Parts: sequence; structure tokens; C-alpha cells
Amino acid sequence: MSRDRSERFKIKEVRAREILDCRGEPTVEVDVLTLGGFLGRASVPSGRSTGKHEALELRDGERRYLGRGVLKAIRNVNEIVAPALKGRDVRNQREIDELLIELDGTENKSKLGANAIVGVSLAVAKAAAEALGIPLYRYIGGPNARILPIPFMNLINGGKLAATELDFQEHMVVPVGAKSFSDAIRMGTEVYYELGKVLAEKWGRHSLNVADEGGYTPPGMKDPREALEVELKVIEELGYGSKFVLGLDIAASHLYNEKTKKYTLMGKEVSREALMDFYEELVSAYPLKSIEDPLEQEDFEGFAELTRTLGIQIIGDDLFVTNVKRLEKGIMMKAANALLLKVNQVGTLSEALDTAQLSFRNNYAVQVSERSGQTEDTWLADIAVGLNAGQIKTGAPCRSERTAQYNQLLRIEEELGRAAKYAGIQVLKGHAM
Ligand code: 2PG
Ligand code: MG
Repeated sequence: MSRDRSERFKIKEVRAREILDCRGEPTVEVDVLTLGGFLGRASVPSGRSTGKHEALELRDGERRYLGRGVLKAIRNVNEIVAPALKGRDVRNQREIDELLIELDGTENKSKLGANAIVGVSLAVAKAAAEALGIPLYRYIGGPNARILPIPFMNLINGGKLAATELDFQEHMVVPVGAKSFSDAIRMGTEVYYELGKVLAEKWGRHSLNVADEGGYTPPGMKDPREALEVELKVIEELGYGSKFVLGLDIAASHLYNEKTKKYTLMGKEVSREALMDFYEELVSAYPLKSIEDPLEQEDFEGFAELTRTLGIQIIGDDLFVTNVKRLEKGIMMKAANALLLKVNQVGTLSEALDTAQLSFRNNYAVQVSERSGQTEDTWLADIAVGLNAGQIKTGAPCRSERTAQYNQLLRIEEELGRAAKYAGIQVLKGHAM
């Protein structure tokens, strides 16, 4: 390869800056510029209902932005990472990610901050795709990247991400029976419009205030059955019937009281067993085909039991935190049958890809996921297609940080043309069991 050609890929400059995420909180954005003039720019999302075992998000803890500033993370990129990466080839993702892990030197990325590291890691991948002249999904997935994911659309919100009385965090509709991804988005969005009307009628117009991920917030609604019921009603009224299934993210760690070993549900403390029975009831009453984090983050046994007994997709989010070691434990114990993939839970693209591969090899599904604090960056959509994951969770079809992902997937679908394939119901684990 000529010198000129390899210069294309050599890192000239790495620069981080502080920008705002969709909640107006500071976050990290990183630019990686190559000698050939190619730019990779990535911004970092942030969780609120976070898992205990996630890699550490470094916040300044100083007066500006009431402690939420990220200037320390920015400094770590500009002063420690940037000089170490100068002259490196952006195509060597693994080598660069290993160097980042080494520079940090801690188990949970607490020295440089996972928010600093993941910004660099993703910006490097985007710069490589740019310099190669190919889209990010193809850079990640090669010629076989072509599966458009089923969208898990969170239309009614509760838990830590909404000012409602609902305990469960996300009540999702999933258009598994759509013909294509664009069809799925249209159907899900129609449900969203119609649901707004029905909720405003019965629960009042304040229902139309939306939460962190764009879902509605019906005041006074306490019972998750009411949320599932009204979603189902709208789906049926629109004539979609079996074309949709329902999904939940319980985010149960945030309902769990470590002292009493009980969960909060509809204003009462209930035992783990009672909660598990409640799931049985929901699964038999509704087309509920996927439950994320049904129990708290250390209860691998309980996850295994539910995976065995419910016969639907059980996703580990706070349970696995996109971490190979925790997923290995889960696989050994048969806890859950799907992984929620969040790149910033682990800190580098390479590690997230490792966790995804481990899932696929062990017949676990992979659902690529947003954070509740998203940015307008669309690498999430590209990763979903690059991995052929077949499932994405990125909120309601409103609020631009959510529609940015859906819109990117619509563009990818168009670009793939006849090669594009909509994942459909078969990607759901537990389906037809
Ligand atoms: C979750 C997420 C995203 P957060 O629990 O799955 O929906 O929330 O980003 O706040 O962890
Ligand atoms: Mg979750």
C-alpha cells in the first residue's frame, strides 16, 4: 500500500468536547481526524436507571451543571488518550480499544471514565468507516449486514424514567408482523398517535406529556395491566391484531429493597415469588413475549427459573451490563435468553462486540439498546444492522434523539434495497417454545 493510502487512516488528532444530551445533561463528544482528512465524530449516551455493575461514567461533581459536568472525562481524552493515539491506524479497532483499556488500567474504567473511552472507541470506528468510504453498519458487519431490527417501541413510561405512578419502566409495542422495517415504523407510529387519543380521553390530557424515552405518562395509572390493556386495545382497533406483540422492561433492581428482599408493586411490598406469579398471569393474559430485567440484578437463579417457566424472551440488562463475565455466568446458569447490548455499559466497541458474539454462540438473542439519555448520534442504528441483531430498543417514535435512530434505519433499509430483510418474530427467543 502506498504511503499516501495508509496516511488516510492515520490518526492526526483526537479532540473531545462537552455537549448536551437529550435531558440537557453534559456528555462527551469525540472527534477523531485522520491525516487523510477523514472525520469520525461520536457522542456518548447516558443511563439513569443504571446497573450496579456498569463501567463508570465520570462526572465532575463540581458546581457547574450541578455536579454533572464531564470536563474531567474531556481532559482525559485530550491530555492522555490523544497523544497515545496519534499516528495509529483507525482500522485497528481492537488494538486501539486494548490500548484504551490499558491506559485506564482499572476493572470498571474509573480512571479515564467509560464515557471518555467509549466516545473515543466509537469515533475511531466511524473514522475508519469514513476513510474506507463505507457506511458504519457495513464496516461493523461486512457484506452480510442486512437485517433490519424489530423495534421495541416504548409507548407508556414508568419507573425512574417518568413522572408516573407505574412501577414498570417501559411498556412496549413490537410490530413483529410488519412486512418491512419502514412498515413496522409506520404501524408503531400509528399506534402511538391513536394511543395518545385514547389515553387523553380516559386518563386526561396530561397523559400526553412524554417521558425520557418519549412514552406517554397517564396520570393515576398504577397497574401495568392497564398499560398493556390500552396498548392492546389500540392495536386491535387499528386492525393489527396479531401483527404486534408486547414487551416490558421492569428494571426490577429499582423496585427492589435489599433490606426486606421485597419488590414494590402498586404501592405494596411483594415477595419475589409473588412477582414471579404476577408475570405468569401477565404472560397468559396478554401477547407479552419479552420481559427485560424481571428481577433484581443479582438474582441469576430467579432469572433462570423465569426463563424456564415463562417460555418467552427474558432479557438481561442490569443483570449482564454487556459484560462478558456476567454473561458467561448467565449462560452457565441458563439465566435469561437474551442480552441487552449497551456499548457504554462496558466501555469499548470491541468489548461490546465480544459480548454480542458470546450471546450469538450460545443461542442468546441480542437487543441493541438506547440509553434514556441519548444524543442525536446514530451509531446505535448502525450497530443493530452491523450485528444483524434483529432487535432494537430506542423509545417512542417522537423526540428527535429517538427518531434519529429510526430515521437512520429507514435510510439503511433504502440503501440496502432488495438485500434488506426485516427480522420478524423469529428473532424473539422463546418464540414457539
Ligand atoms: C434501560 C434503559 C434504556 P437507562 O433500563 O433499559 O431504556 O434505561 O438508559 O436509564 O439505563
Ligand atoms: Mg433496562
